Amino acid sequence: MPYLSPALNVMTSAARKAGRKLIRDFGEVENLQISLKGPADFVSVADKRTERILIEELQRARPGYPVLSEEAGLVEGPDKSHRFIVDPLDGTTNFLHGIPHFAISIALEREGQLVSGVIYNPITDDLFTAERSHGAYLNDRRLRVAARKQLKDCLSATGIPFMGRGTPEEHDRFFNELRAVVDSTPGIRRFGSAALDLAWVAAGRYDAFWEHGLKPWDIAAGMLMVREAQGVVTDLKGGERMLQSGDILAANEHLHPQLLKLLKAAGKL
Ligand code: 2AM
Ligand code: CA
Repeated sequence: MPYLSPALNVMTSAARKAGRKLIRDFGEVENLQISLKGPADFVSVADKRTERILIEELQRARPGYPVLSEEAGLVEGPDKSHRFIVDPLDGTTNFLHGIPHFAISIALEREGQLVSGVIYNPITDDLFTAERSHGAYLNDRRLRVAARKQLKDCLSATGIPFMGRGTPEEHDRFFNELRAVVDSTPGIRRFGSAALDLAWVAAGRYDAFWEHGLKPWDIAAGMLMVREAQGVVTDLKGGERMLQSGDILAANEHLHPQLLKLLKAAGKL
């Protein structure tokens, strides 16, 4: 069974409650696909409503903790030693297109350190949890990153930059990295939710994940998840500035150095 600290318990309940709402809204999105206007406005309302439920639930149980959230920004609170980091809907583009691959992501920081994380896909009912020093779980199953050691066996996930994220130079850098990984490994996936990508690395489904320009709410819970599953997480220089730079590479201890070298060399081309 997963180790549920009191805070993780609060985060899990909040994710489940907000998840029930998301499931209903997702059903509506599927209906709206065929309308001329499309579901875009509806999704942005659904996103904000989910965020409101999460912030209300978290602040009811932990009044005073500040919450950093994708839509609301920083909701201040007097407790300066804690902070929740929330993504109410990671994988919005999937949700908008009726693709059932998205998640709620909640992390808790204490004294600037990630201590608890939840990533919840309400459609599959996959609940990923992690507590610092107590491991990572998918529902009741303890997680460990995959054991594959060689690039020739490595299935990676990534995020492809899109209109509005990244300069033309940054797009070129990504395509150089993609080329290097394509030439050295058997497969790459782009599923569109960074939070689930990291959870899936923790679960040993993907061997690695890298992406540039992400936000703290996309990756905070997933970083802890991978580390608690014995994986390695750094930025793309090999440093610790993931939350500041938004650049991230997660993999097991064998593949991480090999991929870092490959990506660094390709990124400089
Ligand atoms: P979001 O769904 O919360 O916006 C995938 O590359 C990551 O980038 C996702 O975690 C996604 O988080 C974020 N992202 C932001 N805008 C995006 C877009 N237009 N297309 C795909 N992903 C986007
Ligand atoms: Ca996100």
